[in-house]
Amino acid sequence: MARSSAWAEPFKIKMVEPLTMTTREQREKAMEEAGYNTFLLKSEDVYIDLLTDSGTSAMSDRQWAGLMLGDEAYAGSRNYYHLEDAVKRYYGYKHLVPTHQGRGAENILSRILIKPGDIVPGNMYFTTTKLHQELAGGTFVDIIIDEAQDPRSNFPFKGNVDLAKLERVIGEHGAEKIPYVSIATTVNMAGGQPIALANLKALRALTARHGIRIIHDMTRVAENAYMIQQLEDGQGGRSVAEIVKEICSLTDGATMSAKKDALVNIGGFMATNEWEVFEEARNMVVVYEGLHTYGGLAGRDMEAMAIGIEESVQDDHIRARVGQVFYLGQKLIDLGIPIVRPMGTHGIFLDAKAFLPHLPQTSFPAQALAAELYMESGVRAMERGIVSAGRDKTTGEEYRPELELVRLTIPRRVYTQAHMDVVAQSVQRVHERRDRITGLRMIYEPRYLRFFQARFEPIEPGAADQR
Ligand code: P61
Repeated sequence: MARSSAWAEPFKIKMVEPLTMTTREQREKAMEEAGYNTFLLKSEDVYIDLLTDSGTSAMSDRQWAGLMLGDEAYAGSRNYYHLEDAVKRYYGYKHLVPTHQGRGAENILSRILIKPGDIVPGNMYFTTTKLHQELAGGTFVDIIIDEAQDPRSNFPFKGNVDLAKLERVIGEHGAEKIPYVSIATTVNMAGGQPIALANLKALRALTARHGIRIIHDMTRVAENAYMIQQLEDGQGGRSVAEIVKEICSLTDGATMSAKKDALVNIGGFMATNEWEVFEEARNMVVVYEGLHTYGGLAGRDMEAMAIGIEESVQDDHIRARVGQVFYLGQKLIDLGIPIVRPMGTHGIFLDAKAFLPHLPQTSFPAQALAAELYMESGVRAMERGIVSAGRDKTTGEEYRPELELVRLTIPRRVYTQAHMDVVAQSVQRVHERRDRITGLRMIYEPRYLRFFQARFEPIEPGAADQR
């Protein structure tokens, strides 16, 4: 049971951006032109945009004011030092290297820590994180608990690591082949699921025995901390800020996409407690991002990030943020729509296998469902299934992930409860005519992160390849 129920937004709205409504005919045309891939739609053809919570949140008046305080010096910008202070104060990491966004940090960190042939265990893959691990010569191994693969399991901490799985990986490959364990708070691909503090502590103890680092993908750490506060024994009396800091203290370094939790439209960083890793990262950032005091960002971006970090760990903010997501989730549950349980903190994930049981995974049910939802109402969602999982880097075989999901991702501080009602109604309408939805065929497949730019065409009803 959640400890707090009231979640009214702790802000009022000062500026609005009009939305565009379209007709069904216009949307069908737009979807066809986009190759049935919601990433390829033009934003002006979208009504309610739940593609992602990345870079799509609304900044506060303090953040906008911060933009005006940008110190656009090439070197040593005052905003860099503000950001460094915020990272130390709220997350506790010693050294900071700003980057243009999360994957910039992943690139640098993977190149520094991973050698060809290394193994990187983690609590489920994330697309960009795993790709950078592979490009550096590593192999990702999933050590998340089995419950994470089951959309119906109500286990509250599906982001937990299965320590026995990790022990087996260490036994098989040896600790010297494992540069770090990669831990995400929360786990995006599992449906926005948190890891428990107790599990992270046990992981810390185990990795310490073997001299293995923990690297923290802290993209949604405040949301994870909120779930710990709400659900974990003994944590209810603590603030989200305290829990965030403790999570970080159990790890050795981090990569951050500040476009999520930290409430900015662009930005990220790499942080570490190790001086040698920091030195190497400062060497590398100048090759790939920019000088070590701006890392591809403008001074104003760093200022907005420093302020956003502080806002992101406030209890009233995070309660309202997650409260809104759960509001949508509960509506869908009440309508009998199959969603991943428990509800995620940054979005609600439709279980496309259960929604469209007549479609085989080879006809891309989640991709097809996201396309249908857009054509129904102009709500844009994202596929998180077989298309996102891509191919095995050595065999070239397509992965067949257990989870075949459509993510309805909620930007922070952007939409209202009425928008959530419209979304729920749109999903319901698609659900009512689900039997008539046919799958898709992929007609263009890019080499890296194929889901972003792949193109599809509908399989005609009754066609032979509806295997
Ligand atoms: C998202 F379809 N996430 O959820 P960057 N770690 C984690 C993320 O969620 C994340 C990054 C690292 C996005 C954007 C996105 O397959 C996709 O700042 C837990 O985006 O470089 C990003 O951070 C990378 C969407 C990324 C995707 C990859 O919508």
